[in-house]
Amino acid sequence: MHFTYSQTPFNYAPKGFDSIQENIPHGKIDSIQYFSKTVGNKRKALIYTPPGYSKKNKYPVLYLLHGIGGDEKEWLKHGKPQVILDNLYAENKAEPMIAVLPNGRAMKDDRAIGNVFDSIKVKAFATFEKDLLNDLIPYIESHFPVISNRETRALAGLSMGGRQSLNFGLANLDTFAWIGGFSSAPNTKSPEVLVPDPDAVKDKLKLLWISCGDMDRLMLFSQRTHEYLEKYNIPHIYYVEPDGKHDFKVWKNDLYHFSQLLFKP
Ligand code: FER
Repeated sequence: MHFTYSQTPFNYAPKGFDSIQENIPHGKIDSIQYFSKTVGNKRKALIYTPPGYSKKNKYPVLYLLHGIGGDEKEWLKHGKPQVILDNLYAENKAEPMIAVLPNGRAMKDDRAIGNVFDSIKVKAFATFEKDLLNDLIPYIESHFPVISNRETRALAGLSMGGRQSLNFGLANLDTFAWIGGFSSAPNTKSPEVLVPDPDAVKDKLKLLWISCGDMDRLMLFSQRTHEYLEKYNIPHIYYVEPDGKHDFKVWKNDLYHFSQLLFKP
């Protein structure tokens, strides 16, 4: 891995990065349903295919995860990943990829209703590790033209989804080589548990991205991860957003920068 920055080399994304442009090619959003052996029923996800998408090509895949109060539509409603990616493609700034927006609350009723902090619902975010690895990824890889190996899979998410990305990604480096935790939640494993063997991860990671807004009360959980990674010389990007809160202004910018790094040699 060639990213070794421990402090931000980035500025906030340029004006208009998240505005729809009519005169450029657009990708497409579809809704899919896959059977989850983990949960025992069909589950929904959204999928963004890039402009010029063709079954004759093969694509890498970004799995992009939502927060504790969201569902598979959260990124689409508030983060506009399709607009951000369309705009990057128009400038040739990102590798063509498929983005999958799953529902990370792996339980029968996975809607974001009632008390989203309820322990049964929070537990379902941990159960999603099995759903992702054993149900969703196999579905995507058997229904879409994707390249199936660790170097063509990325896992990133915001807050609760950042916690999932770090916890699942770092425990499954045979499945994911590109990992991003945006404003990761308090139940992110402690760094010693996330990365018990620093040397074992160095060769496997293509990108490990840790970011948070400096005004976010969850900042500590990203900071402690960064400090541990730095101490053990594990290459990563640590991006602290000035005046950044716990919101989509931060996460859209994270996606803007993170996605440009993905799947590049
Ligand atoms: C918590 C605070 C925040 C927590 C989760 C979150 C499970 C997640 C926030 C989000 O996803 O936006 O104490 O514990």
